[in-house]
Amino acid sequence: MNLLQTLSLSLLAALTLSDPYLTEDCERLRRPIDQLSDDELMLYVNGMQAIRASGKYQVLIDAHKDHTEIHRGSSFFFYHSYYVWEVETQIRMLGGKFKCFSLPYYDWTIDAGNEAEPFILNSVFGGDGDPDHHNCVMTPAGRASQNWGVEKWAIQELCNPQENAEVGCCLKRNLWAEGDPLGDAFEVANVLQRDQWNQMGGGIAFHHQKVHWLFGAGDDCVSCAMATGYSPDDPIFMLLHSFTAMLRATWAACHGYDHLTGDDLDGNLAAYEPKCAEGYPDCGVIELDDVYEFGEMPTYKWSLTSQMDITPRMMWDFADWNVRYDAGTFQRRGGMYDEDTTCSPTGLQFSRWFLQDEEAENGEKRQHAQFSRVHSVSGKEVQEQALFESRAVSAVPRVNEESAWWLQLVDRHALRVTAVVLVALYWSFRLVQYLASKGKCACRESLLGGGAAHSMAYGTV
Ligand SMILES: [Cu+2]
Repeated sequence: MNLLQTLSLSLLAALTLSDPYLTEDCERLRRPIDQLSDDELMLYVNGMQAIRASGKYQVLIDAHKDHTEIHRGSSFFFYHSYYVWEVETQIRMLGGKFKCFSLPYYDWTIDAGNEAEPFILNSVFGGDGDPDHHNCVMTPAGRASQNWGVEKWAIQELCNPQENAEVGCCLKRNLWAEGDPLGDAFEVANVLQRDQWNQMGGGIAFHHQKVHWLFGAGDDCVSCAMATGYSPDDPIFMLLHSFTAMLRATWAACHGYDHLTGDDLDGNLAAYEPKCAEGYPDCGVIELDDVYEFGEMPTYKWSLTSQMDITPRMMWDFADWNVRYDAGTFQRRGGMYDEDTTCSPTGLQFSRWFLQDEEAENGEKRQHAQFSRVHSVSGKEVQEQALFESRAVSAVPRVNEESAWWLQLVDRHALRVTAVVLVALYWSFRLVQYLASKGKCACRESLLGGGAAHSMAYGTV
């Protein structure tokens, strides 16, 4: 086989390769629930109902219940990031209006100080539980919930004695208005100003825990999903963890760690330090390349976990998962742009993990923006490079969606386009050779030379 044939075959092989799992038509742009319309929020509600009806969601719930030890270790953030991504993916796979679905987030700081009547319980996510009816969730107005009743959201666990798990049990909540108040934007932003992973992680994990407590009477309501390992049974759970991931992104942007990729993390303990919480030697996967366990999930083909191992390192970089966040109002309400903070304002403003202000203003929110990656940034350099790099990022010209569809197509399918062109060229060449050998081409000698035409005739090219 000569060089041309080898080249041709390898290009054909490239053509038949499937797209990487992240080749998607639309970015995952996660936005705060308080800035979304009911119609937009209902995409999540209906999507969740559909993946529960298909049985997929139960697989996720069971997996989460099987590995509660992870909550006591440093990789708690990454593990839950995967669950959020998996749910988002399964909802997208419903197709149609769900195709570009992005999982919103619950910025609980908007409910700080308003624990008795939180915004989220006055929404499509159902209200408080009915104390006279086993804490089953009602509508905000106190009626039977359409969205979260047993017909559309039948839970298989946490049943009361009158319920039958096979028929389905109701979602239960017990609002703990007099309990530990939620962290407000200022308190949470203060935690994010700590520049060491573990100091930030512990603080945010604690604040996130208060949200679980709010809906489960602390830990006292043993059948309230949010107070148990079955917390994903409550639709608030994924919204909460989408926000915890957003807080990690904010922290990274504040300190310049968002310039790092997963490969840059080794030995960079400020950005990630594998560690169990004090007093808990068993805290599941924490090392960067250890493989997460997901119960039975990897036995289901629909889950990416059936095709590849998921590790903490892989979950570091939101860009690797096609995810960006709309920062909403949290960063500004938390005073993160104030002069006396340790955050880099430009770092926050131009983070590659966040929607850029001008995109939002231009109504280009759902558009892809390809930012070049910045590799190998260590220690002090991060702070010094932050300003320069964030300016460079902001200077990347953004293409208009309509005028540049072909650019995006070429970008996404660059390898394929190149392969098609080269293979077409090769076969045109062969055709000309063939015609020449049959004497049908007057240009025989000048184009191919006698040798090539001869080889063609004898099938040796
Ligand atoms: Cu959890």
